[in-house]
Amino acid sequence: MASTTTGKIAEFRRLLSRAHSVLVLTGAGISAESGVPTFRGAGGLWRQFRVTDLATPAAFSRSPSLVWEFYHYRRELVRTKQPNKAHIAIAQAEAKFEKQGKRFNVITQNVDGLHRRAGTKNLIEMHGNLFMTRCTSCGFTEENNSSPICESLRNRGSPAENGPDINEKDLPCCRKCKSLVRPHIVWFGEQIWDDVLEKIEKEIQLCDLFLVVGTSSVVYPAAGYASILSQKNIPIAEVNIETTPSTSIATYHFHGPAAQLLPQLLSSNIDDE
Ligand code: BV8
Ligand code: ZN
Repeated sequence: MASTTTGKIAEFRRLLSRAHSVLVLTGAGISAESGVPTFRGAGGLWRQFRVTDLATPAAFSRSPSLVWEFYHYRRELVRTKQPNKAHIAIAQAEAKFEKQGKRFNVITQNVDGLHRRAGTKNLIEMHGNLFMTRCTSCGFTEENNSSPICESLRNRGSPAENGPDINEKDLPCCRKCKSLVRPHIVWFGEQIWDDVLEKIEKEIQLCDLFLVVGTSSVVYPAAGYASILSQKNIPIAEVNIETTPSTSIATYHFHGPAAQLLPQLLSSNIDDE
């Protein structure tokens, strides 16, 4: 098995050295080794809720206090984490490709901001970001790194216990119109923003090598990109600690943790052959 993997890594690296437009898609698994819980693993639960119960417009209108506690908890958690070797390998490969005048783009489903902190520039955060808010009434959208995001959420959000509901007027509010703000994040049942979809569409058109890392390939539309590219005979490499619906259509499946495999797959002594 190992020799096959080494052989396959070498094969992938030859493809990488010849590629002119690499597209990477990442999911929660790439941040697992930074200590950010994934969605479908054990970490997918907060109090007795699954993420898919809380990351919806219905949950927010039913209880903005509960949903804000959940997002406040994740903001404060992510703040204490660092990008890992997988994020860094991707950022270094991008810099290398840019120097060679070639294209290297990253689409992430993650909202944790770790790719940006690792130095990735050409980044599409297709589901938004934990540190962006959007006003529920005037739509004003801004980056907000305050900790806590508002006084009423200080020391709230612990996965262990429920506190009393926070009054809506004490939840994060818009700097412009004082209305309730929400995380600028795409929830289940919400459309991905048109400008983001257009950017993704363009990158899929131009892509000549696709690397999909740490995603269960369950959530659409991201889960559909591998099959679109496979129908165009674009080589696909998957990095995951399990098999997924993308595995059967991938050219390569590198089985193992991203922080260990990505440096081997992308390390900087990639030279033209
Ligand atoms: C849409 C932000 C069109 C939230 C997220 C009803 C109405 C409308 C649409 C739907 C509907 N029912 C279903 C849908 C479609 C829905 C969907 O796909 N649902 C799934 C559950 C079936 N999609 C949507 O709703 C999307 N919008 O379709 O709009 C539309 C809209 C309205 C009307 C008509 C049409 C919007 C989807 C976006 C949801 N928001 N994130 C937040 O984060 O708070 S998605 C959420 O799941 C996360 O962003 C996450 O990234 C994403 C996917 O999960 P993964 O990243 O894959 O993470 P997961 O834990 O699942 O897997 C981790 C993987 O890593 C595993 O494979 C594991 O093995 C691996 N791993 C672990 N450790 C490592 C590792 N790999 C390598 N190394 C390691 N160390
Ligand atoms: Zn407003």
